[in-house]
Amino acid sequence: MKRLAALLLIATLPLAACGQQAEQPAAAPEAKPGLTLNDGRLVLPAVKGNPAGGYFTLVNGGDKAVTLAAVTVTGAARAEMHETVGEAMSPIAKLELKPGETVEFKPGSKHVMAFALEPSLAPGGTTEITLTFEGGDKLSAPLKLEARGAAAMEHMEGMDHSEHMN
Ligand SMILES: [Cu+2]
Repeated sequence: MKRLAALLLIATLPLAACGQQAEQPAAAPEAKPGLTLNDGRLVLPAVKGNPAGGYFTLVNGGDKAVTLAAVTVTGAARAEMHETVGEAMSPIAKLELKPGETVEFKPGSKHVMAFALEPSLAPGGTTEITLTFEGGDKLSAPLKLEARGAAAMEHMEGMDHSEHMN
């Protein structure tokens, strides 16, 4: 009896190993409990080659402060956090959210700037934003792709992003 069981086990091993490998997630970002990103949208530039603006609402519903350290946008070679103050704009290196705090990324305020966009990013589609927090936690959420509207145009027109282009 014991011998038969052992043989059966050996026979099923390669199958089990295959199944396991297939189910292994390919470095899926671990979502931090209590953190949510809502109303994500990426406003595409009117002129090809210009950066896109990323906007969303980030809620820290957890009981610990978190520090947002980096952003990436699928389909953009590079993404940065910026803050517009008056006419000027400066990069945000890190952004702390206290427990229960909500931060809005919106035109004329904090925003994400996405550079070197792939042509596949078109209005009506979606892409993904991934936020990386200090300590390595990540949060991914969809961004709706939008054409630049009149209101956004007015806001962006006065900005010079050339200093951010490498
Ligand atoms: Cu900017």
